[in-house]
Amino acid sequence: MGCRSRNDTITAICTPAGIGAIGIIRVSGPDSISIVSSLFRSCSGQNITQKKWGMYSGCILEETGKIVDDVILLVMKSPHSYTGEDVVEIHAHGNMLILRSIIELLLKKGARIAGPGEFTKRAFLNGKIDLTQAEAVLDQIMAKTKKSLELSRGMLDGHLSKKIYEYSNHIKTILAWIEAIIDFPEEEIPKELWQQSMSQLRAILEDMERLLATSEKGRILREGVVIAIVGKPNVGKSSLFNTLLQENRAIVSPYPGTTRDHLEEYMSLGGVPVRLIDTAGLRKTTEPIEREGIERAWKAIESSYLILFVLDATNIAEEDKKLLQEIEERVNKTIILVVNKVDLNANPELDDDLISKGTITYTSATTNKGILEFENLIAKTILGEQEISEDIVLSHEHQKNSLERAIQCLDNCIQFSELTPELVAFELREALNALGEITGETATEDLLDIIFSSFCIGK
Ligand SMILES: Nc1nc2c(ncn2[C@@H]2O[C@H](COP(=O)(O)OP(=O)(O)OP(=O)(O)O)[C@@H](O)[C@H]2O)c(=O)[nH]1
Ligand SMILES: [Mg+2]
Repeated sequence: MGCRSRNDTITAICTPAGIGAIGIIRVSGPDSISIVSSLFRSCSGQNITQKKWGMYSGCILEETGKIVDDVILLVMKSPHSYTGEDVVEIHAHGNMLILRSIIELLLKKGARIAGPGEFTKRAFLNGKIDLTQAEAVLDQIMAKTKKSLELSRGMLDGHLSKKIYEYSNHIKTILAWIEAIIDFPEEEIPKELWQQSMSQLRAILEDMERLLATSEKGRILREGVVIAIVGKPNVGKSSLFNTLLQENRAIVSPYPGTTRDHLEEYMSLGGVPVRLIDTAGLRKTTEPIEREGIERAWKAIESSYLILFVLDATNIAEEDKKLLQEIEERVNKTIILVVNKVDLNANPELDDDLISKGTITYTSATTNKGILEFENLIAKTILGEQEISEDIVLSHEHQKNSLERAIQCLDNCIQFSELTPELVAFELREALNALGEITGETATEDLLDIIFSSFCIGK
């Protein structure tokens, strides 16, 4: 995308490809109203260029006068639109052939196809929203669970940027004082005032560290995690997979080695978006298809965030320990030991060696005993004990990196008490710069391109 030029007019289909009752095309830029006006015939003969805001029904015509489709137009003049520019939304019938024909006509009249996220990028560049809000727009669209949706809603409402502006304003006040000291070097620096400023910086730093601590949970809630169900054959992995999904998805049978190719499904566990993988039972085998399945199971183990290691309560054996040992040797992942089939044996014996390998939970995929506790344990293991109740969470990697840099700068000021006022001022300016990358004020064109290129076209 790379261009900051906002003098041209962009267009894109905003609704998903496929069949729908309506399909929406957005046009934004200085010529949007005149371009659409030249293709549009209003039912009532109204001119769409007149009013600041309006809704018009009519049709889009080819140059020959042939009707392409009946449409409704939403016209929003700058700055009262999503992008802050003149915007026209064309609501046509949701057929891609119709929508593409309209796009072709718009291109002929001088519009160009928008890049990924370009409408939102323009909204940001025109000061309608800051960078955290622009990113929240994408998060809103992509959110897979209610919890992730709540978090992105908070960010869209500006909660994160408000917090960052609070930090910046605080730092700016201290910086102004330090700059005054630099301007009048002959005056002696009052010791208490200096200490007061440093303790204010310490308070900001501690608050920043609390915010930074939310970044892992924020990332998990936004991106989700991979969870692999593994263990010996026949212990009930596929049965637990089906129970968690509440769907008869995987084949279950009394014959060991039932699952070959691994299966995966998306679900929400305690508000966390999860990709759950059922794998082939791990054992030594010469059978080529089963061996391939076991290879894939190991790949699932490697790519997972959390491993659910299933044991059969009626048959806990040395083999389970050996497998756990092998998993530990190959990967360093959190493991939950799921002792399944407790309906057949309510008091299975576990030796200390096994107990030490992970948190233990007891289930029956047949009677559903312990399933709720099992689900809660998974959520707690991923998110930690504390529920995320606060709506201010860092969820993007670059936000985390910038905040870490700002923290480092403040830490330098506090740690090195012998720093000259000039060096403290330098660190504070660096901290402000890093914080500005989160809200977008100091974000470079490269960073903006990376952020907006992950958007879909039309947003
Ligand atoms: N009684 C009882 N039987 C269970 C339970 N969970 C699974 N089973 C039975 O155990 C057998 C194996 O279950 P699966 O879910 O296919 O086991 P698996 O671990 O996926 O087996 P593989 O795919 O062969 O590795 C089936 O007959 C299930 O009905 C349980 O909690 N209680
Ligand atoms: Mg199975």
